[in-house]
Amino acid sequence: SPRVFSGIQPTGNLHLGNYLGAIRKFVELQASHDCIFCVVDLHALTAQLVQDDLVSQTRQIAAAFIASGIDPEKHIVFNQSRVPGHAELAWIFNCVARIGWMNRMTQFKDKAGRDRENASLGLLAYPSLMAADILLYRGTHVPVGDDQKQHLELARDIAAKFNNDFSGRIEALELGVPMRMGEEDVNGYFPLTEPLIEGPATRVMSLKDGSKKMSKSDPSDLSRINLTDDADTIARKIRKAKTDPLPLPGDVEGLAGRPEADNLVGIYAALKGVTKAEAIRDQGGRQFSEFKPALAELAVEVLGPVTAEMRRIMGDPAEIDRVLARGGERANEIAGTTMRDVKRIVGLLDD
Ligand code: AQP
Repeated sequence: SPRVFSGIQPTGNLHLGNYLGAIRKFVELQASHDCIFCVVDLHALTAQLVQDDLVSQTRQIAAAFIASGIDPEKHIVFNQSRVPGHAELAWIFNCVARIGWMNRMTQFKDKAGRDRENASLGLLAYPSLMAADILLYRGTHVPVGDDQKQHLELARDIAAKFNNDFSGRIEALELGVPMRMGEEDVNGYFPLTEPLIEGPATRVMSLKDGSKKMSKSDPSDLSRINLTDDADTIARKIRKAKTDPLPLPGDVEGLAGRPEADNLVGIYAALKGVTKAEAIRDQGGRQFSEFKPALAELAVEVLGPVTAEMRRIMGDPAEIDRVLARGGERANEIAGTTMRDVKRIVGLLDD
């Protein structure tokens, strides 16, 4: 049966890209799917090992989930490091995946920079842990921003190779489920996960540079809208956002070759819950001096209540910890079953 899994790293302030590209989608999917949402704290160690505020950042992401409307009673919300299966399955996947696959990942190349030999092994193996996160729950659908597409393809490659390498044992242990792999109908253990990357804001760009994605690690705070920004800050950042001198086009095709205008219209559309074409029908032809205040007002209207609710939830860290602990127990039950199966399939001695 379909199951949604997705995660967010506790590596700094959440921004509008994380919200529109991921969290908002999580909220929508709750109505139709069983969902597991994870604060992936083990992933955060790949970028920087020693972090004093990992605990508070972890609570902040959990608070953002709940404040945005995720229901931790109906669905599962927890932090990754509580469930040992993530690291265990990642190890198995490290032995399934090939070094060449990891070396090709654009995120690794970007984050490792020029001194690749000196990047952590964890940073290289990041996609293997991500595949484990999803497949530990045999997740079938993963809502993410566009930047994660390549990692999800790799998760499919890992699942396919595992299913293929162990097809005989999966068959003999009767642990397979019928699935389509390429041209063939096979009995596999892990599903081939589908990315859910849809809508007008799958890649929110920097407010200062329409060719760079909005990101937590951009040194300029003016490049992003943080979920913790107040109304005045949001309005100021939008007012200062880079644009070209032309008014908004009359149709959506007119956004081609205008990355900054395209980005702001995409943000407007996503906040309003409409398509870019509908947003242009509404705002087309206006000057940025008119459009920007309308966008700022909309952003404050949508984000304001989330920010306020996040603050309220952050006021009771013990309650957040209880939610994460309960979620962890529920996640661990599913994960435990998968790990027992996987150990049998791989041929490890277990009870
Ligand atoms: N700019 C973005 N537009 C749309 N979606 C985005 N996501 C991230 N940036 C954008 C999505 O947010 C989810 C959480 O991602 P993550 O925890 O892996 O964080 P990240 O991608 O490391 O976030 P940043 O801000 O981009 O951090 P740095 O600066 O470290 O690279 C994912 O679903 C992601 O697609």
